[in-house]
Amino acid sequence: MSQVERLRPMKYRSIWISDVHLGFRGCQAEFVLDFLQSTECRQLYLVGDIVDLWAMKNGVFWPQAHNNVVRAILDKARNGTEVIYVPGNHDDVFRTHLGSDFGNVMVRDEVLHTTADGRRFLVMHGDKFDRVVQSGPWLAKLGARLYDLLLGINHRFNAVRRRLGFGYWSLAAFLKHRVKDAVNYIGDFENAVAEEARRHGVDGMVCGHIHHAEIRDIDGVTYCNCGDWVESCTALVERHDGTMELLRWTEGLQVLTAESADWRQPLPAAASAMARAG
Ligand SMILES: [Mn+2]
Repeated sequence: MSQVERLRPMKYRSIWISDVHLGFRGCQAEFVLDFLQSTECRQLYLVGDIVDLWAMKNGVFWPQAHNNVVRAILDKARNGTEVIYVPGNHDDVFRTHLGSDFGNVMVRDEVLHTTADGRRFLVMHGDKFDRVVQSGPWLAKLGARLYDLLLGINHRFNAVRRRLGFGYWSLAAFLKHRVKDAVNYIGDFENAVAEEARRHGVDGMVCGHIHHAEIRDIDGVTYCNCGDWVESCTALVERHDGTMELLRWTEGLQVLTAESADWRQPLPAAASAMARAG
């Protein structure tokens, strides 16, 4: 039994998860379920795109594992966890229920969270910043790792071209412009979120939407993104002293720090689903 196993359930003050995309084939429901069953918290924030109703437009996909995730959340609510559901753009039908309480499940558009050490965080999904940030969120999924991959493919592609007597053709140069857009998109999104925090006079923001987990300071504002459960399988947690940290929950638990460089790599199983997620 590992050290982590012995510590289960791991107790946190608050937990935030977003972009689970239940109903979408790329959803890593087993990891979500394992995470929910291995942790306990006073408040569980569901920060949007928990159910992917867009994916279900092309036919309903709802395996038992996805049902188990819903049941695990409702079990927590029944057992005293305050569940705050902040709908996103893929589950925006729930926005018709904003302000409603279903037992211990509250549906809210934006909600203020105060940490144990007194910092105030505004929690929202984040799709409203798409109006501010020009490119679509699909670009955020590409980024530097795709660029590296394409550089490798292009190297082999050009070796073949050389043998056939063709000149060098730079796929990477062709795509560089777009990937630069993706990197800009993430940066622009994060800045727009930080700007919103300043407008509201809060210490920080918690959001999801761009499938890119992060905790960082942006000019005095703490920007937190809880990531997703399609590729990165990440959650944001608040410890009992108010410290926030990111967890990556796959085969084993990893606490994510700025030093753990490889945590943004997609899971092998999730890599093919990446391109299709929206
Ligand atoms: Mn979204």
